[in-house]
Amino acid sequence: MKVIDSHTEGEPTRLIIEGGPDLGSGPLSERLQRMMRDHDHVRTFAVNEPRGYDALVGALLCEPFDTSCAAGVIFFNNGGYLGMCGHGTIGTAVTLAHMGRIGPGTHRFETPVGVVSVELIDRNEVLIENLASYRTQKDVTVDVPGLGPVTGDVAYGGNWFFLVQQSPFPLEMGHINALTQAAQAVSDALAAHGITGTNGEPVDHIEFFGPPASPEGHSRNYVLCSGGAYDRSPCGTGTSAKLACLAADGKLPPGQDWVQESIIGSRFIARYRMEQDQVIPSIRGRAYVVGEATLLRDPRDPFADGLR
Ligand code: PYC
Repeated sequence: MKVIDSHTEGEPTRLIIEGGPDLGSGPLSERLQRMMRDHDHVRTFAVNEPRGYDALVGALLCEPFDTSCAAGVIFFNNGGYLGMCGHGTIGTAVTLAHMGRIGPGTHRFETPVGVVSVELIDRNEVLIENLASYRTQKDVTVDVPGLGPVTGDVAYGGNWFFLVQQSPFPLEMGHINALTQAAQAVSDALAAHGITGTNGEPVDHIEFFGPPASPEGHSRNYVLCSGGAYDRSPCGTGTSAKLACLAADGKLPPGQDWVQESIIGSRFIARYRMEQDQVIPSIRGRAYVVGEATLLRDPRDPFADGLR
């Protein structure tokens, strides 16, 4: 399997460019179902140890079904599959530019949950326009063992998020273990209390917010991803969910920049436009290609498909 690795504002993406599974044709949502059912070992092979690590997000490059799209992408991580992935889309765009497959300008990428638009500003800077994002529940309070009552909003930005305004710990790397344990406890409490997205989908990403560390920032976040790793970037889909909440609360008008800092201090510049009462977020960030590799599978290896 041939892969190209990149990072987007610190968060890694591994794009599979050759040697992925044959998922047949049809919309990406159907091909995702086939991958989940018959080829999940490809996911664990590509992103789990010993070839990968917990923070790594995988992206399978596919032929798009929608012929107006430059590429199709299925995103996944150590825990399962992602609907959309903001940092992964930026990383994929920069990697496709590195390969000479796209040039500066606007392109469309197909994902299992819809089509996103991608503007390659230069070889490292990308602006994506995400799917419509929305809040479904405001000020939900859950009792979290070890933390007490925690209040947050449930919102969708391509994945489901629980957004907590008051982080239980300072948003600094010195508190990363406490933040991760607290976010995992919140995630478990949401599941235990049956708090879900629309159609019972799990709210499997948790965001804690606090004041920015830099004068240019509007907010800093910590994001727990569905596989249990924290996002090194400010999380594209999480920032989209944040914009949906700010718009619903009348705290950010359309077209105004929102600078979201991550826990490591990297940034996305976000804004939204309204289309038929829907919030359409755009996210700008930078990605860098860091490696090209061929991953090998030895059938005698007891962990040939990666550690599960
Ligand atoms: O940037 O949307 C994102 C994302 C989701 C999970 C990790 N990053």
